[in-house]
Amino acid sequence: MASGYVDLDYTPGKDDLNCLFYVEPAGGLTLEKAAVHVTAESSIGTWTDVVTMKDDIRKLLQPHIYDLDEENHQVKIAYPLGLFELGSVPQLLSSIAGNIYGMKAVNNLRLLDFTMPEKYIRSFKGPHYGIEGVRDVVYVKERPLVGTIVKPKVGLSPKEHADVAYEAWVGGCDIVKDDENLTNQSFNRFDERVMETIEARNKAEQETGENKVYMANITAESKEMLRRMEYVKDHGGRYAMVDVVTLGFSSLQTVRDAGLSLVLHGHRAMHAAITRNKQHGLTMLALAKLCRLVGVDQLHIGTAVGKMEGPAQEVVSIREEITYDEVSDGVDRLDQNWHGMKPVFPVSSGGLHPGHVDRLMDIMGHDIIIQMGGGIHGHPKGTRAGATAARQAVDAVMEDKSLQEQAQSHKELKMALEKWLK
Ligand code: RUB
Ligand code: CA
Repeated sequence: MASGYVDLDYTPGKDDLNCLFYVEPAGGLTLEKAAVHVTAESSIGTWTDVVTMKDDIRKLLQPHIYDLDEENHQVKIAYPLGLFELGSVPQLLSSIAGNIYGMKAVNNLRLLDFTMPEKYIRSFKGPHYGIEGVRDVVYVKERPLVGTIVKPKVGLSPKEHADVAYEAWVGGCDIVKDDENLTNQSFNRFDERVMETIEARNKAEQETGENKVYMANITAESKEMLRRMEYVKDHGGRYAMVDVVTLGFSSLQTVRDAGLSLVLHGHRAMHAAITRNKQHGLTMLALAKLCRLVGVDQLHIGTAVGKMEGPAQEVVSIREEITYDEVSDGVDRLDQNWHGMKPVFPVSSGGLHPGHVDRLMDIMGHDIIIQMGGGIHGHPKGTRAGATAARQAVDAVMEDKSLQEQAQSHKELKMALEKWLK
């Protein structure tokens, strides 16, 4: 195979899409050889020279390997924009995260990060609301938003579901969401659940004077998702939740582009099948970038302190990437400028309880949505008290008080800490 791919003097230009890969060569190949295979297969090449290849194709579309880091097995490749279809995540993934994972030339391969040229970014819509827009909907300006996932995750009837939601809202939650695997099962039909739960939301709003959010999980086949979105909208809902990985990026684009102005919440169920192995697949950082590009308004990114895998440094780097306009180069990172695309509201969820809130806010700051399922419905006094305890914990940190200090005068928090911090 001809290898004009390596050019360590090359400086990526403004129309290059740059990728950072971890490459573990197989069968005694050098890093450079393995990198050439990856570069060719992800762009214009194949395993051998082909007589149909022309110089003008090479000139226009050939990528450049511009960095080979032997020590860390890392490779940087600059791909010309012409290789990609504007506005299509599936086509992007079929190129830079496609065949290359199955090649015999690599034992393992991981897409660590990528950056996109301005023209490519502008071919997507990005979040409709972003952090500010979501804060306007909920009318909470400074503090983290507090949410819960109705538990048990599946099994409740629509009426029971709505009752649990009501308790959580009245107790102090801003947000109540469906769980990732609750959609439209026989025990809990989507339409009925939405009707009942939005009715409960309206009641809770009237009683508390606060804006309350219900995030109905619309995840389904694409046309049915659109129907569910319309149904939510027609019944006074403002939010839709989707399982971004299981439904796929094409469907996600369809939902984002539906123009129904619902806030879009992204649950990442199944992401770990492709992100968890540190030597293979792609990083959650890369997935999160795609979600921002397409335009979810909120995205699960991990907690660093709860039940799900994901070290603090990684979770923080994902938060930075989806929140800020410019992210500077760091270890295992590339520069990205989002050219004003709105930021995504990061969501921390998974094994959290009120006793985590101080450490969590220390790591994640205030622009964060904190969700507790078990950590609310597992409160000794039930859902309402659990929601109250969660809000008390957030209020304590906002007022610069320790959780223990706050617990002295707030019995719900006291009981939560006694249960989960002992
Ligand atoms: C959390 C929960 C979510 C997880 C998923 O419930 O139901 O599905 O947040 O994990 P609980 P992640 O609070 O009872 O653990 O957010 O890391 O993708
Ligand atoms: Ca869940």
